Amino acid sequence: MRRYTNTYFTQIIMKRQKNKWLLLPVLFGMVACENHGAPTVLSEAAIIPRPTAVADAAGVFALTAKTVVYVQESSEEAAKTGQYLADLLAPATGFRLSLQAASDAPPAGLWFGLTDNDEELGAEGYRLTVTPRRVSLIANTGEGLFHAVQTLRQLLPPEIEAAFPQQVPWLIAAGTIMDYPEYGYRSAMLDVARHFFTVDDVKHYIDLLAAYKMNMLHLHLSDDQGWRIEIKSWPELTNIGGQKQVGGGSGGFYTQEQYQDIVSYALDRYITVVPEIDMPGHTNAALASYPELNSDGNARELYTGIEVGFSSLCTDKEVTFKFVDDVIRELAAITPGPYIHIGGDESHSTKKDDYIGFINRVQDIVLAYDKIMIGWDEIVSAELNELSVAQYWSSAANARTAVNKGTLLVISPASRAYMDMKYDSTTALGLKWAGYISVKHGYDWDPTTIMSEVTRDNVLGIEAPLWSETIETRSNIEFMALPRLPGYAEIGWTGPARSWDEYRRRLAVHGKRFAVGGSNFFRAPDVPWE
Ligand code: TNX
Repeated sequence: MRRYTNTYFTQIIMKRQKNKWLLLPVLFGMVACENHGAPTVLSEAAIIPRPTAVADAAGVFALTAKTVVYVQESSEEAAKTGQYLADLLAPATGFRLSLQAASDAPPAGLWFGLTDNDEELGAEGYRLTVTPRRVSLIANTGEGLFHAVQTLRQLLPPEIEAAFPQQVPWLIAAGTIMDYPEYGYRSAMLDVARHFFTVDDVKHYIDLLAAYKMNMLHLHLSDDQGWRIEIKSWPELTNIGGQKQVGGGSGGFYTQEQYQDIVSYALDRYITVVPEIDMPGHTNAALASYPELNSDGNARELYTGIEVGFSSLCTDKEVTFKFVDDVIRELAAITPGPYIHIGGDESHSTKKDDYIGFINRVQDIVLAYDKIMIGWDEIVSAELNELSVAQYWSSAANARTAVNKGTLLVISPASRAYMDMKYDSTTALGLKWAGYISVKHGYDWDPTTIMSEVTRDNVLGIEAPLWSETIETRSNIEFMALPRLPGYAEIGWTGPARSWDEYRRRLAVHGKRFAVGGSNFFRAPDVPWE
C-alpha cells in the first residue's frame, strides 16, 4: 500500500521557493484576467481532497466549444471517462465537446491517456498536466482517469456546477498535479431502511461521493423498520417488511433490477456498492414478514419507532440459516463488488454465545458465495477468518480485539464520522447520542491517531455513515452530508498531513459550488464562506 511521503508544509515551502519567479507573470495575469472565482494559479485552486503534489506553470488553458476530447485509441476506459467529462461539462458550458480517438497525445485539446507502468500512481492515481494548449489526463486505470476528471472539474469556476449555460470564461490554471490516495477504501453509507430513498435519490448521493473521489457506497438495506431489497425466494420480506418506515409513512423497496441499476450507476463512477443486511439484531421487519424466523413462531408487528436492540433472529432454528443462505446467495448474485456487510451491531436481544455461533455461520455462508464479510465492530467476538473486516463505530475494546486478531478495520467513529449527528444544538435534523459534530470536529482527526493500538497497517479505510431516523428527503441528506462529507473524503484520500485551518478555506470555496449546483448545505459557522 502506498504511503503519504511529503508533508503539506514542506510541499508548500518547496513550491513557493521553486516557483517564486515563475509565478510573477502569472500573478500579473491574474489581475488582468479575472477568472470568475477560479484561480489562475493552480496551487491556489481549492481542490478537495487535497492532491499529493501540485506544481504551478505560467498561463491558462481556455476551454471552448471547439475543444476536442482526444481519447487513447482502443481503450474503453479512456473513451468512457472522456465521454463522462464531455457530459459533465455540457449543461453549464452549453458545449457538446466531440470525442476523437488518437494514438498519442495531440498538440492541443484534452487528452485522456492510459499507461500501465506508472508505479507512483498505483491503481487510482493520475497525472493532470495543464498547459495553455493542452490538458492531459494520464493514469494506469479508468479509476485514475475518473479521479483526474473530478479534479479538472474543481479547477473550473463554480459555475460549472450549473444546470444551464453560464456566460463565464472556462479557464484552467497551468501546472501539474500528481495525485493518489492514502486509503483504497473511502466510503459513505446511506441508511435506506429507517426512511426509504428512491433510486434517483441514491444516484444523486453516488454523484456526491464521486465528486470527492470516494469509491465505496455502503447501503444499509434492512433494519427493524424496513426491508428494502427484493429477495425472490422470500417475497414477504418486501411485501410485508417493506411497507412502512420510521414515523409510520409508507416505505418502499428496490426490486433486484432497480438495485442492479444502482450498482451499475455506481460502477460507472468507479464506486463499489457494499450491501448490508443487518443481523441477527435489527431484524424486526424480517420477523414481521415470516413467523418461522421468530423463536416463539409468532410474527412481530411492523415497527415505526427509533428504538434499537429489541429484535433478534432465532439463532437455534435451522430455518434461520436457510433464510440467511438464500438472502446472501441472491444478494451476492447481483453484487459484483467483493464485500457483503452483515451488520451484527447492537444485538442486545441475542445471547452472547448464540451471537458468536451465528456470526461464525454467517461468515461461512458469505465465504461460500465468494464474498468477504464486513460487520460492525461487535463481530470481533466471533472467530473471524483473515479476510473478514470489522467496522469500528463505537467500542475501542472491539477495535483493540480486531488489531490483536489481525482483522482489518474500516474506521467510522460515531463521535467523529456519523453524518446523522447534529452539527450543534441548533440543528433541527439528526441525533446527538454521540455528541455534536461540527465541520471542524468531523474533519480534525485521523484513523491512525484515534487510539494508540490502531496503526496504519490495521486500517483498510474510512467510512462516514448517514443513518436516517430523522432524514426523510434528498434535501435532508444534502444538509447533513454537506459540508461534512468532503472532509471525510479528504481524510481517506489525503492522509494525515493536513490542517483544518488550511482546509476550511478550501471548503469555503466549495460553498459556491454547492449553491450553484442547487444542493442544500449547512452554512457552518466554522467555515469562512465566501
Ligand atoms: C447506532 S451505528 C446504530 C444505528 C443507528 C445509529 C443512529 C450502529 C452500528 N448502530 O442502528 O441508526 O446509531 O445514530
